[in-house]
Amino acid sequence: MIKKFVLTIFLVLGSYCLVSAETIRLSYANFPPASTFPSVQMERWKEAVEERTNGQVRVDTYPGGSLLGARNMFRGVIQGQADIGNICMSYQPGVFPMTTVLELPLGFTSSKVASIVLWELFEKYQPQEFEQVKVLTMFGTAPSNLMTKQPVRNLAELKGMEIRASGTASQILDILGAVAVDMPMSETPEALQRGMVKGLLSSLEVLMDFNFAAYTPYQTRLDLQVYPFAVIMNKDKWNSLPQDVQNVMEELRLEQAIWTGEYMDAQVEKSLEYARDNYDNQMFELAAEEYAEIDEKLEFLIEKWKEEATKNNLPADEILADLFRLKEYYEAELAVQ
Ligand code: 3IO
Repeated sequence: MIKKFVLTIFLVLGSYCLVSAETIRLSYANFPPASTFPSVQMERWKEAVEERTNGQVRVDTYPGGSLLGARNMFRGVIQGQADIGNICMSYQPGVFPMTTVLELPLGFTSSKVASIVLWELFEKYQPQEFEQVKVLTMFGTAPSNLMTKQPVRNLAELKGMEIRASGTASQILDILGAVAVDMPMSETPEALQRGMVKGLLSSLEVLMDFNFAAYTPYQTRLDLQVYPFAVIMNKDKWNSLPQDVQNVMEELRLEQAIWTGEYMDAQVEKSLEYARDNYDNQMFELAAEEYAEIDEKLEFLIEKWKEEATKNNLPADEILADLFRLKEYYEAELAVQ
């Protein structure tokens, strides 16, 4: 009897210790608020990982810059202040010479296609720019459009207007005659409210997710560049994970990119409806000649990217050729769905 009791205690305690010793806790930092797409995809990833590892892994999420902000995310993950972090490559010009190819005005029409193409290019070329971290997934936004306090119906109305953007998008604004003000998205609500900027250039789901519809009731259709993102993990932390956990995370990489792209594309549609219904927002189109003028003015950015990429030992022409081939392939596939 006593023997059996002791044995039971031993088994209960033993299995308890075993379980708790095996529970791996990971911190995941994100810079924008919980309501925005980078943080929504973070929660989806957390749930998928916790479920598929049968609770062996627990992910503690920190949205809204509560653990690391936009400006120190990359360094913070490399140094291990967070195990996982979400970065926007546009926020550190020059640091990501390959994946910022997405920032060129190449005519992406959806976040889903941009995300798959970005992921496949990364997989194929394994660029040095991510050597210090383990990449868990990547995604790109829907193409960027202008959201402004005053109407921009033509390029003349854009002239001299302070507009918030990041990375190549800022260069694009300057080329088009606006005055680019560079800052991460997470600093944009305050800049808009204080009148430091008169608008922004980004994907349109922010009209709803940040309620920018209340501040920038005018939109101008430009369908410009895409903002590229990566979810990265501290390399030592990655190497410390058991093989089965690594497998779950590796199997999630493309799936998560597609999930995020689909989520964002749907969110853009909802956002436009929300802005119309609640704030009577208006979307302008430019005249055909002005679209042609924009294409012409921005063309040299591709050459400029190639030069930079070549300096960084990247096969620039091959990357661009792959990008166009993949983009066409997935756009055709998406169209028949
Ligand atoms: C973005 C960043 C954080 C939250 C929502 C967002 N929607 C689009 C972006 C892209 C971006 O990083 C930017 O700076 O426009």
